[in-house]
Amino acid sequence: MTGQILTGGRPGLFLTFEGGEGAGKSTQIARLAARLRGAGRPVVTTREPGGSPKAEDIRAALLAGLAKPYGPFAEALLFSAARIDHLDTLIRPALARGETVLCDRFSDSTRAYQGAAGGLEPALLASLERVVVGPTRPDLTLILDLDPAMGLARARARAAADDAPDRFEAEALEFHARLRAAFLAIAAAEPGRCAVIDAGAPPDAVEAAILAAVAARLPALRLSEIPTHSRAEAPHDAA
Ligand code: T5A
Repeated sequence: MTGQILTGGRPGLFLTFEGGEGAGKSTQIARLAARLRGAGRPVVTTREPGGSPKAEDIRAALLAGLAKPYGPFAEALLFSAARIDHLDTLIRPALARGETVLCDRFSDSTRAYQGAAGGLEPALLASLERVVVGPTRPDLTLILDLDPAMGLARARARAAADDAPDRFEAEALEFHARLRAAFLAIAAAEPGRCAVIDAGAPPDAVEAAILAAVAARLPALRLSEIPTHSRAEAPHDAA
């Protein structure tokens, strides 16, 4: 299928998964990737912040809270610096090869976390996004929508007992409620790109909703032609 899809002027397809903490993005990316790979489709799974060695270094600093004292604009610049390297070294080359890229968070997370929840002006972030992302916008963004208390509880249940919450998990519930509203507002503003998925359902039901959305929005991926097969919980390739 390499070179055959040509959506958005590039051979590959770019899908992003967004939502609050513990919404199930990694779980569902692994399931979709396994389904596509099982049918012999070339897939890259990746994440933000991170996804390339330099961006992973920036991720470690951001999630440790090292940039927090400098404020949300400094954090947005660091997320952007990581994104530039990730786009240049992993995402754009994979799309140019005709691969399907599944990315756990992308620029909508900057809009929601540093913008709506962090207080940065949308116009400022839109300018930054234009410079950083340019034409490499997602073909489809799946917004996993979940009550933030439930998402944080999932994330904490998964963490080891002695793991402290990271920089953003540690924010108050009110911050996470603003995030949820921000993601829903992005979906409402860009319905052609975004599909909202009820992430409060059991994993199989969430997967079914995602498969339906992907099949409907990206017919070029020919997802409905792929038979159901056993799943693998694959970690992010580049993480
Ligand atoms: N950030 C990121 C910014 O502030 N600005 C930016 O520009 C960017 C790109 C990244 C942090 O950086 C911030 C946002 C984040 O705070 P992270 O560790 O990558 O940090 O955080 P998350 O992306 O939120 O990752 P999580 O792993 O916490 O969430 P996921 O991937 O959404 O959830 P997942 O799949 O790992 O599932 C969590 C737990 O729930 C279970 C899973 O088994 C797992 O135990 N689960 C379910 N349980 C019940 N029902 C379901 N349907 C379930 N689905 C999964």
